[in-house]
Amino acid sequence: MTSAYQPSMFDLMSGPAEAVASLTGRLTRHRLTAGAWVDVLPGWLHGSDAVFETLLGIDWRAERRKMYDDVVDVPRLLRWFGPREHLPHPALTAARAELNRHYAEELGEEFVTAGMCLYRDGRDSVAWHGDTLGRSATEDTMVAIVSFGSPRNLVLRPRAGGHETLRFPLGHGDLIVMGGSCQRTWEHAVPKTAKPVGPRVSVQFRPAGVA
Ligand SMILES: O=C(O)CCC(=O)C(=O)O
Repeated sequence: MTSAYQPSMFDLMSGPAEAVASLTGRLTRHRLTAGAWVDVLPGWLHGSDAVFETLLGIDWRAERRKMYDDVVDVPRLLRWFGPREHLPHPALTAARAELNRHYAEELGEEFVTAGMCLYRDGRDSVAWHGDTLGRSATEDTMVAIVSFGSPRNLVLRPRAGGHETLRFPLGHGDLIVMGGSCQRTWEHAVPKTAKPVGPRVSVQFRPAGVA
């Protein structure tokens, strides 16, 4: 058996207009320690096949990073869309609009940037980290992730230790939102896997100044 992504019958029949359903009353909130939380909604986006096909064709960039005395390949491809850039598929613009509608009061500002990662296969990954390069180092915020393609696990653990690692399997069209103090009190990762997985694209919506 392979866990590679397979187009669904529903997705073959639906168009961008039906892609984004209301989030009201549909999210499950997992309250973590230290004021962190995670909201989850499997299968949020319909029409994800078309979005995924589009995302596979964007101008992905390979990066290299300094690690100790070496410079190594980042094990995934990257693309970042700034606040004024058009997103590559209308369903992503609609998804961001619905996230902004739903979280307006709780977040108090808008999701404006979209970071994207392409995990080509199970050898690609992201190591344990929190998104603490910006305001999220000191302020509560939210990072909303929509996942496309092959399922991969997003795992979370508290920086303070003393808690089991939590595992959230993310499949095609699934939404996960990390909120509260999550970026500074917990860490997340997408581990490598030896399973025969196909490509996965992660789209991360963030407010300005959160990275
Ligand atoms: O692939 C994901 O969903 C997570 C990506 C991530 O943690 C990051 O880019 O900071």
